[in-house]
Amino acid sequence: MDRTFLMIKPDGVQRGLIGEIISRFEKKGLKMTAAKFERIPESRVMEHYTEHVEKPFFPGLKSYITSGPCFLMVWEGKDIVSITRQMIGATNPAEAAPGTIRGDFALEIGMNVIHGSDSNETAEREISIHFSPEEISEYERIDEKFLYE
Ligand code: IDP
Ligand code: MG
Repeated sequence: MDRTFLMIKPDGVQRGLIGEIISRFEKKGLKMTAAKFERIPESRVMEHYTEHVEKPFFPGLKSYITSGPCFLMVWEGKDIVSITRQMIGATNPAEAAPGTIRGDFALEIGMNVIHGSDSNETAEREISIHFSPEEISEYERIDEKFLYE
């Protein structure tokens, strides 16, 4: 089964959106297999955003992500990377469609509420940065036979 790494950023936590966001993924039929509430150390933020460390916005991004606790998760489901990226919406909330998380709950690119991996390879890389294998729980949801043909 496909996996992804999803993270509610400090603005989403502070604004009380954890429950609302998890609820959307749960209702879709996706399965959470790991979660933790954590203020991420700078070194792991650098590793996570390695493709962006040289960008002009990186100092702001780093202080935003380390400004408070995040809610980090691993989720599982068929085609989960593309499904969750669509549910999250465009990087810039001003361009994110209504009905998406960023389209419904955010206004600016520097405060866009949630992170989601952008490919299966990125997902595996990000999961291994933030979670050890023992922190991930494999199980069956009782509704799986009505979610998958
Ligand atoms: P993504 O989160 O939709 O995958 P990326 O391009 O990978 O978008 O950028 C990672 C994160 O960096 C964004 O979610 C956003 O928080 C931040 N970011 C990206 N571009 C900008 C920018 O131009 N200004 C401020 N922050 C940015
Ligand atoms: Mg990205």
